[in-house]
Amino acid sequence: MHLTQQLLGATLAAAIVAASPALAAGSISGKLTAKSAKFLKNAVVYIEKAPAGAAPKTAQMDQKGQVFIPFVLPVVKGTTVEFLNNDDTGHNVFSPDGEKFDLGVFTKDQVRKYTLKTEGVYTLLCKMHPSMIAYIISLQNPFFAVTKDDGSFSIAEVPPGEYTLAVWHERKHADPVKVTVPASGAANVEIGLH
Ligand SMILES: [Cu+2]
Repeated sequence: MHLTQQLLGATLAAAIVAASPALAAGSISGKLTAKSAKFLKNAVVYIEKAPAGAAPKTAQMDQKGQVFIPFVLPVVKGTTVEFLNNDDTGHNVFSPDGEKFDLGVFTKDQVRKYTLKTEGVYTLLCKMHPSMIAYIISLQNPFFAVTKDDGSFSIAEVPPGEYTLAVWHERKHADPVKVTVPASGAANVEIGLH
């Protein structure tokens, strides 16, 4: 190759890099399907493995009316979850999953914190109220969404690339699907629960 061709090639490559948006990102939109509509909400749709992205360092799990709120909380591993108590009664929070933790009993307006050390599902329970249950889904990256009542979801600001999209659901399963995220615009997927 002549030197001039090499130079031209290098110049072209530099021009292409310069023309690319600094933060090219697409999105993933879609919905779950299921035999019964009652299963469509509160599923977590997430990319199994992706480049690290910006994620909040903290998240909150409330307890109000003897219910954990939200029912399912997806976070990135390493996130510190602040557990609140907005009831007049004391609550306990413990998880038999992952490295296991027990935050003891705490009362109204107190906050207990726990930093999630591993990826995976942490079931949250309260020793004082057996009906209380919620889930923290500790993930590798911040590209996740919780499905709405109709099963729809949207994951924004995803770096372009090919990924595997997986679903966590309290009672149902879904086969992971491949998805190609464009540099801009949305990839659309439909995932069946079974
Ligand atoms: Cu409780």
